[in-house]
Amino acid sequence: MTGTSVRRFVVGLATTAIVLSACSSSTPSSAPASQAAPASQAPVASVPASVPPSAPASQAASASAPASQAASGGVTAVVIPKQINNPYFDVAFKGAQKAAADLGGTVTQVGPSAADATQQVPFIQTATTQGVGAIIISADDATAVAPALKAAMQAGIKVVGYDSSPAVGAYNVFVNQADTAGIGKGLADMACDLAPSCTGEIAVLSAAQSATNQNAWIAAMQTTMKDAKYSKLVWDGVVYGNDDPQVSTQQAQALLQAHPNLKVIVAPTTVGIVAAAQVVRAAKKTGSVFVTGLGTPKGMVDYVKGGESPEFALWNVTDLGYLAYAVAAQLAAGTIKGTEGETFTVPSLNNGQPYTIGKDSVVVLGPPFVFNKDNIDQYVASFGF
Ligand code: RAM
Repeated sequence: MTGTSVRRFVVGLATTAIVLSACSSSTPSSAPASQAAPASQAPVASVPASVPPSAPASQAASASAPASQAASGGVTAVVIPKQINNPYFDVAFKGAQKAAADLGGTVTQVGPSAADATQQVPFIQTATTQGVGAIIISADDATAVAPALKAAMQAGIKVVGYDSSPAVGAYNVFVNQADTAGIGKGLADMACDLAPSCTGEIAVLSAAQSATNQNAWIAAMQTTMKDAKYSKLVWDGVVYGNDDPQVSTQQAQALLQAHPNLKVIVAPTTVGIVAAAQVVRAAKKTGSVFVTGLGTPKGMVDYVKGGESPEFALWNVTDLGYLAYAVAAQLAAGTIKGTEGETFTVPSLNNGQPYTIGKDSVVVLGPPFVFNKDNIDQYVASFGF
């Protein structure tokens, strides 16, 4: 089953590469030692979420980055994740820090403690006032953050979206972790794999209702499921756990209660997938309700081995943060403008091969990885998250 689903996921991504060895500098066989650090050692946000907008979001920020800094390849950047307190974003930040160290720049992470776009805005405004070189942001809501990001761009700051896109026009480049349609197809295929004979009720446990990335993946999943192959899967709908462990747990419990014949919970969020697997185990539904979606190897290894989640997927989150910073640095240095068709290289990623900026100024990191009992230990060791 798992080998088949890996191939299907790759087909969905419209690539002939073998996903488990493609495109990343950090496959199990080649992962640098620095990526083996456990997620718990990942740097925490340097400024707590409660810091008011007027507080220094980045001690490293300066009013204007000297030209020599841009020439050397680095930039003074602020990373604003959907929320701090989500290990996923600490892993991405770790990648950004590595890139800043490699390129000779600086990076700081600030953001709200809940996945709430209105709470992201003051952090954007503070970074703008401080005149940082670049803002790197995962948007909780594409449009809510757009005016503040546009103001930052007008002030000469480079804006890079990563993970969850701001509205088009409110960033210079969006670094997408993987092809959106491919992720949607992969989610549909994993649900199909896990539902007996690809038949029965499935439900989605998402993150925030406004999250650009989850909404795009769910839409792509539904598009895929129009194919006759998925016609026996019954869509029970989407619930939202807000990337909050407690809310996600409550929503997963409610799904089990509302749908006694539920076969699969698809959680395209690293927080939701763990909560759903825990709930299935606690409810003693292991083997009758399966959980899949997007999760970290470390967070899910116990549930892969326990049978609650035989397969799920994710990309290399460290590489995502690294690429986002590298793109910000190249924008600041003027070596790219964010225009469709431009190419650039990041020596430690994509086997040194060029990335191409696509439509809507989107750059794709590469195909995601599918994890199962045969490979999960390798990924826990090599990814370190
Ligand atoms: C959560 C966040 C993030 C998403 C991952 C898969 O950590 O919602 O945006 O990319 O899950």
